[in-house]
Amino acid sequence: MITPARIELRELRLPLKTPFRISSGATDVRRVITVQLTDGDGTTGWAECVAGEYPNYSPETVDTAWHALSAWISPLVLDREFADAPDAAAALASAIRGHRMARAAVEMALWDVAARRDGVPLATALGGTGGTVETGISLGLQETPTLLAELAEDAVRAGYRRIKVKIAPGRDVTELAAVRAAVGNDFPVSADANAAYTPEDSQRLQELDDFGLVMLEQPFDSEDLLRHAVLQRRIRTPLCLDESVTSPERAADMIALRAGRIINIKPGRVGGLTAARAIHDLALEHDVPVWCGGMLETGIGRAHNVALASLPGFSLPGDLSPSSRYWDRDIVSPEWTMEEGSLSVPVDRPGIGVTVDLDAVDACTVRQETFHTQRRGA
Ligand code: OSB
Ligand code: MG
Repeated sequence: MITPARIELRELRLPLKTPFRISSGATDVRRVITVQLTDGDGTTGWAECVAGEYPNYSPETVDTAWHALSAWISPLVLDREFADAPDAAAALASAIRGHRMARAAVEMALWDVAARRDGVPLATALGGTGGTVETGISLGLQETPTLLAELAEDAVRAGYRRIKVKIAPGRDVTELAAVRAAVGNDFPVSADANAAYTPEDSQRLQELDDFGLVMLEQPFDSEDLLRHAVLQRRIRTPLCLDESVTSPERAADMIALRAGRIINIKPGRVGGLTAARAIHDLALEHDVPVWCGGMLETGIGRAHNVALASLPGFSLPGDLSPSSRYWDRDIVSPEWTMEEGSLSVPVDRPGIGVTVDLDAVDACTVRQETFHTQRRGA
């Protein structure tokens, strides 16, 4: 049983080393919500919410997530007893439509609580393994193709196993040609459009076949499953869906419609680790490769993602950059480091496997709210 007794929400402001730009907008300071959830027995777990500052990736934002967490999710969780984290995920899903990133933050904290209480690493609790997970880099839109090519070369030199390039209409062919010239034809390169294209751009997207990309991620709107299916019939490059896959059901739709051949799994986008694992299981059953995406997480979110990425179906490198790619100082210890293009899955201690550095967290906290159970005797 898990009986959540206390939930502490914080909003942190963490400046990125360099601004990160996708087709629909840029981030320079991450506003990150953290959840610290304490069970009635005193066990504490951590998670972070991946909602962005502005609703350009998903309808959710830091402010909608904060509202959902404080007004609905925390009160709901604090009034219940759960067999385990999946039980809590089901309760949250049946009571609250949407708000998946907000729900995921509490659900993932509950996974950490349960793993710590059971004395097992989170990776083990999820059915994963130790060892290492391969890392790819996600390169945001740059001022010039030359600068992008330089960053791509740096990434290869640093050991990353795959380079993902953000693209947008009119910022695609020249950019990918520059990257190919810099890293050669054999290095794994993918492109991520973050839904910036429409079916009228299909001819242009077909031209991207020439770059031998390992995948083209989310060219069309998140709700355009059928249009992705039509495009996939026209192009050789495997489509990977990110924004479109908001649940295991949507993943099943993608597979049935052949709207894509690869899935980017982000636990925050789908309501938590329970749904993320279900998508993984489904994909494995259908021979659909998956990889773990990123949302400019701190070391807390990275820990959850690394544990998830240790499941056997994660056969492609994830957006699992080490702490130093984004932060001058991460808020966990040890920080995440990359060796030979991989991160180690922590299996030497229970839960997420890193310690949250409370001094570092305090130093960047801009709001904080704590909720306690109403249960009598608790
Ligand atoms: O589409 O994967 C995406 C960052 C913000 C919003 C959407 C995306 C991204 C990334 C970052 O690509 C990947 C990372 O965290 O390293
Ligand atoms: Mg993406």
